[in-house]
Amino acid sequence: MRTRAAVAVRAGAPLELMDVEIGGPRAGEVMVELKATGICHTDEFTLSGADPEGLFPAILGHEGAGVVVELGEGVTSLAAGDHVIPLYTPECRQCEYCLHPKTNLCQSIRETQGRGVMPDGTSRFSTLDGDPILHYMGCSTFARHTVLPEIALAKIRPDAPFASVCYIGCGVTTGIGAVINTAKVEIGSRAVVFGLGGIGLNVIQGLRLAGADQIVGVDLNEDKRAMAERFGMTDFVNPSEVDGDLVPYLVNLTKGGADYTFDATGNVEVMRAALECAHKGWGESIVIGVAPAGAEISTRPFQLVTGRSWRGTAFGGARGRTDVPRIVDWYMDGKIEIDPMITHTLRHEDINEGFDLLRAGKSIRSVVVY
Ligand code: NAD
Ligand code: DAO
Ligand code: ZN
Repeated sequence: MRTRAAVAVRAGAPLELMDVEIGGPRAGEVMVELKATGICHTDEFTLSGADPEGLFPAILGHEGAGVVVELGEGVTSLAAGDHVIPLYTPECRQCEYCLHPKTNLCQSIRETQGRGVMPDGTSRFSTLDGDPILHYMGCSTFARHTVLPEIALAKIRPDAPFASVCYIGCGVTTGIGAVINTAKVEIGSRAVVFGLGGIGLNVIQGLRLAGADQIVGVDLNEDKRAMAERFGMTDFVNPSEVDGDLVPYLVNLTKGGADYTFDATGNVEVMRAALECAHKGWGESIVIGVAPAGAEISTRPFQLVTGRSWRGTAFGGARGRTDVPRIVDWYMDGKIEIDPMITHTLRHEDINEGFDLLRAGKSIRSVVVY
């Protein structure tokens, strides 16, 4: 059938809105009609050409919510009409990784997902002339319809509003999950969060939920301060206004170093500062940001010898089919907030405006409503 999609034709060019062909779901697959999608920094990272694994032409987008419209052979856990959130980190519940308690990185479709195709090695998308268009992060939520493996869909309650809960498909889960699943922050902790964008604000919201006493936010953009305070930030630091080195300033502010620090910028210099302002003896630093191709992190090994640890997290350590429906419940029960972070709502044909707002630092989340 035909659907409408914003296609990334090549790196560095605006998305092009066009009609495309989409094939029906094959065995183990599900077709979803998207109702809303967020625009995350990672979509911009790929579109810009900075992503070493970026492939074109492709249909980007990985932060969606929608309704199941058609099932492929053998699909048992979903039915037409179910409300779902696509998962770029699937949960097969069978592979070595899913069965290991220490990771959420299901590997069952990793290889084909990385090549922009479905598990059978083919794409469901093509131009009207029949040229293939690739999938992105297994989701491709910038199209009105998409096809995903059953294991890459979380079924959610039907009363949750699509335009809000789509953000749980990446930003909300990544930020809150980094605190709860990865760092396992304890009540009374001191924390520093670098980068107060769509991910960093959710780290702050997760820290408040976990009962942290001090939540320091660090951002070069002064405009991010008010929203971060609203979500629980206790101290704001703009590095460009600090006299001298940032690390000793933060160590002093946190009375000897933070119990937990988080990078939500993707900048490797920031990652180093985040590690080094963690408390001697026990401080943990969590890398969330995705750095440009070829970038490397460094520090003096003595920072680790003296008890700091460096860790990373993907999708907040969440197991999507299990955890995403619970996070939707938290939102519906008022335990977490999402709506104030959705600063812009756009029509599909205006999707490039969402990228402009992100690049200019003027939005937290732009959501396209179909
Ligand atoms: P964003 O653009 O909304 O926010 C980034 C923030 O960092 C901005 O407020 C910016 O002003 C600030 N910043 C930039 N350079 C800085 C510096 N040197 N010092 C202090 N602040 C600085 O982006 P986002 O959507 O919040 O994504 C943040 C990062 O997380 C990106 O690298 C993205 O690719 C990554 N990400 C990772 C995962 C994961 O699972 N690990 C998931 C989603 C996004
Ligand atoms: O299993 O090897 C793997 C990769 C899993 C991909 C995890 C991606 C998380 C970081 C990218 C940011 C997503 C928005
Ligand atoms: Zn698995």
